[in-house]
Amino acid sequence: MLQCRSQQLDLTVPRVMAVLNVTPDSFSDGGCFQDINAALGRVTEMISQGADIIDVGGESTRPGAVQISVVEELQRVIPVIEAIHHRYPQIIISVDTSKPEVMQAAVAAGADLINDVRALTLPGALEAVADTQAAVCLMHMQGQPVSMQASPSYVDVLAEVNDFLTGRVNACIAAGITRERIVIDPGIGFGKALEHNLALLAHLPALMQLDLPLLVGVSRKSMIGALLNRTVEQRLPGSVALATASVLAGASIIRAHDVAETYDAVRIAHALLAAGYDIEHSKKN
Ligand code: 8Y4
Repeated sequence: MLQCRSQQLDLTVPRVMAVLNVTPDSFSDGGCFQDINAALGRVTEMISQGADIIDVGGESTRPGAVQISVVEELQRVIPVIEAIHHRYPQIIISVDTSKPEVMQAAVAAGADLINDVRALTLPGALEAVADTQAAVCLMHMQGQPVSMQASPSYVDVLAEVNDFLTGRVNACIAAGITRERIVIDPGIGFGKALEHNLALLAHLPALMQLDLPLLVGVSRKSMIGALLNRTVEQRLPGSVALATASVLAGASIIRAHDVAETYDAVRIAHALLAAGYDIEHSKKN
């Protein structure tokens, strides 16, 4: 069970976290009635397709993206979180942010999970989450979004991601955020070349030594483009394949744009696991 404020998320079944972008380059920049309604319509659709968590993001964390101000991010995400919480009080709302002010306001507006690609490293972030009963996803990233894909470099990517996440889990526990509230994430595509992403996904069980639920985000990412020479619009089959592989390797939550397709993949993988599928004993030839 993952403790998400008033909600409990049973992770004996793998779950889909649905992406809801509220950046100006998507359909909404928050605030106005039309934008809120468009966002709610999309949420209704994603819930009907099997989403268990709605991940609301106002700051683009794509490679090369620049940071925005606290005020701008609040104006984008808070009205949308309030509207989702009002319409669907049972759904788990996640907020994709690194800013303590946004974390605090989002939880007050109804958010249950803080999804921080910076793993609560900004000043005040640990305290902001500790003061709530919200869950947190701690993600690994090398560098900052503006420059992270310039020259990703690791001696041992598995060890470095593991050590980083171990350190952040310990920082959370020291700040009063208990293990029942923590999810970890290798951060596919965040300061990683294709070989690093492949190594992490091929060795996901190595990250499970922390004995915490694992979240994986592979949806539409550039590793699919690199492997298959596909544009963003052509990455659905690759995304579904990686979602399936991630669940078979032990992931508990899959973050995805294409909810219906990902939900089917997650359920198929879960059925295989329930039937005794054992990735560590798979033959290698
Ligand atoms: C096309 C569309 C190509 C989107 C790339 C992308 C993760 C995450 C992101 C993740 C967690 C993205 C906010 C990157 N990825 N949070 N966020 N884990 N926890 N890129 O892997 O979707 S944004």
